Amino acid sequence: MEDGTGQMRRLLVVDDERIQRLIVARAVETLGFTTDAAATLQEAAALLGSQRYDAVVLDLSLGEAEGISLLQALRDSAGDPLVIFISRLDSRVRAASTRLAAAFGLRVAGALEKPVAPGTLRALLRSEPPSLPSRPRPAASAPTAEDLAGALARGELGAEFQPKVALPDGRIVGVEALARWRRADSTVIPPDLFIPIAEQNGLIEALTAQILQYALAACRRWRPGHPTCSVAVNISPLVLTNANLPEYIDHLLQEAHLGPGALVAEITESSVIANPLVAAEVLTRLRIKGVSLSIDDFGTGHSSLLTLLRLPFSELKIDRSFVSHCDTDPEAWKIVRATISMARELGLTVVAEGVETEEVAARLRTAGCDIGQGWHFGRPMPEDGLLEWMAARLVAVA
Ligand code: G
Ligand code: G
Ligand code: MN
Repeated sequence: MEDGTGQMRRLLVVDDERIQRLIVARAVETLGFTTDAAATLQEAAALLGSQRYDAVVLDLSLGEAEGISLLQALRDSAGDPLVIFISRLDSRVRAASTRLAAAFGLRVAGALEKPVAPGTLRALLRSEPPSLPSRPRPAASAPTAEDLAGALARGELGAEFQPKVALPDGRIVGVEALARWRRADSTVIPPDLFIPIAEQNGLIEALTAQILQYALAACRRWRPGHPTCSVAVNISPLVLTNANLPEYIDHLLQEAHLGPGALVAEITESSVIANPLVAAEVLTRLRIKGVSLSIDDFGTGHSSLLTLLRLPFSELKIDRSFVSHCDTDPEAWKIVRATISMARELGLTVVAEGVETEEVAARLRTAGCDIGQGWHFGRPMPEDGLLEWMAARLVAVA
């Protein structure tokens, strides 16, 4: 049989079980594949080096060897074959292997449980692998440290505000300030482009000071209408090495005529805290003063349980990578639910970030999560947009 272009298609099946090799070969016959079979890594590597394949079906466990040891050989092989994993291991191992192969730049159609169902295998071979998820990148290119220093001097840095909403009753409890750099030509540079530059060039303290001032000034303006709505500012761990931070924040709060309850400091452990002792002192003093402390992006590997126990956090924010798909991803949901219950046991306020739908909001509400943040409630907005959002919301909730 041919594929319509006049060529036979070739498939390689790599499996140490003879019966599985036969099942695969038989299953793909009707799709017009000729099948070669290998039982070991060595046989497979030899075939991949000498023959061009359109598809490779690869068992993850080859006796003592792991099928993914072939990823490099697959990448180097001619013909950019479509890869399908098969395995008796659980779905998490299969999913991790699929991601790994995609990260290697291979075309992966998916991973099937053994014994392989012939119809499912054929369906995968007919499918085109999903294109790799690419993060939409803003057109703006990374600025230089000089650009950023100039922007700080000219006061070009401000923030947008995203609502944090009480899940039980929909009331706004706070707002997160997200740094924005608006250039003179009114292009806006997002923080993931300039925060790292600030951190690497000794500009993060000046930047944080500017965002704190901007955020507290805005908070001062909405406070009369929303006396309990706080503002959360992201604080880089690098800033926590400055023992004067608590006094400085005190000074800013007084300047803005705000009490310490108006401010939440969101800490991401994006980098190793250089001086953990000073950081612990700074955080403890802030907390004693009455500033709330939030552990940001919880669950992404930077923030550990040990940090949570050692430092006086009052709030935990579950990272959006768990939250946004927790209605359709059972594993993510288990993590979200367990994290909510752990945070409650520890007496922490729990915030779920990345809430994009009402389905997710409803689940979180049922699980006892206190606060939600995400596109479902409101996108990050400039101050005037936030005030309009608050006004509309007040009518809706009342
Ligand atoms: O605003 P998003 O919209 O793109 O923010 C991206 C990331 O930048 C977030 O992880 C957020 O924590 C971080 N970020 C935003 N504003 C600030 C800030 O003022 N200081 C620090 N250190 N990080 C910030
Ligand atoms: O890491 P931190 O929580 O500080 O960053 C907040 C980031 O999350 C910002 O980049 C913000 O634009 C983004 N964000 C806010 N709400 C949502 C949402 O509902 N979905 C997604 N995908 N991103 C969101
Ligand atoms: Mn944050």
